[in-house]
Amino acid sequence: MFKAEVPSNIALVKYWGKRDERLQWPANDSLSMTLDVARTVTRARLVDAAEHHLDFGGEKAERHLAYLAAELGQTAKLGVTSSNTFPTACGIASSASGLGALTLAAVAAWSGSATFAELEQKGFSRHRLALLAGKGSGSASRSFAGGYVHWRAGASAGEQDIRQLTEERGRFDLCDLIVVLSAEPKKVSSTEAHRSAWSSPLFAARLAGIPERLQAVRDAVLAHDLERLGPLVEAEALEMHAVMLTSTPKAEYVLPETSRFITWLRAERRRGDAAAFFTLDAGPNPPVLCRPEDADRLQARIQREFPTARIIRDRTGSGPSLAKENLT
Ligand code: 2P0
Repeated sequence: MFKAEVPSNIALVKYWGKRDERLQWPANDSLSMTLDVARTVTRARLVDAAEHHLDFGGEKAERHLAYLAAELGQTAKLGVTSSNTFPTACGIASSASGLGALTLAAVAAWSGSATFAELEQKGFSRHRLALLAGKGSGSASRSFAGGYVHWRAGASAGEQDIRQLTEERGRFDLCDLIVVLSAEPKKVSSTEAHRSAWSSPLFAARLAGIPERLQAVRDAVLAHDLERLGPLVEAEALEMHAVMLTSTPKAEYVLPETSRFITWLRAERRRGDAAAFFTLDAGPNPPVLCRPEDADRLQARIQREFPTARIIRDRTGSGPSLAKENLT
């Protein structure tokens, strides 16, 4: 039995829109922070059966396993079980960790690899695993390293590159407080919304501005400068939502409560009380980035102002892990 644990990640520069959906080639570079607590744990083993057996639903997972088998020429069937360490529909990208863990567990089981070193020897570098996972869900490709990860779109789908930012100056540890304002499942899937991004009149301008913003975000991360990073991350999240709202069909993810939260957080900041900055994914629940030493106080303040919100605390993580377990 091979046990893969893959964390989710939060994008600081977003992946939004695809140049080629079949090839999962993104419209732009993105850059994310790997999370720690929010993970998917997936176990896989070879089984004598006519079909794969997954204990979790999801057409995306079924399709991805079929893709991996075909791509890697594997005919052995797998028994797969999976669980998340976080509630679904809470605003944490479960497809990033889920498709990532499925990829890692399946490749480990097929190749009989219990460690990343063994996988590498068999031709499965982390980079290759990240690209394979990205075929299932684009954001999963950024979950194969810890710290901060830059996914370069490249000049063609085959030239995509996924790399950890250097950590030679020590890791920039941040807290991520995910403020769950609504746990309603989203009405428009992100795969559908990616597709309509091109119809937004704002999209071309967004793509033109990405290289400059990406460079600035990269520099701020490498300088461990939250005050410089925060405004860039907020502008990026709002820009992505402006594209979503002006696409046809539109994808409207923010709620009135999300806007109230943003206004409140900015007022707190103006008072000088919190070095804390929001981002948003394809949903209404803002993740808030702050320094670890400020997290307790900030969480208490958010909870007081938004008493019905559930707050999930995460932080910068170290990336995936793999182990072999004996069947009992
Ligand atoms: C991201 N998101 O960069 C962006 C920001 C959501 C908002 O990637 O179609 O589930 O499976 O490749 O990865 C969500 O999209 O889309 C996403 P698919 P995915 O994290």
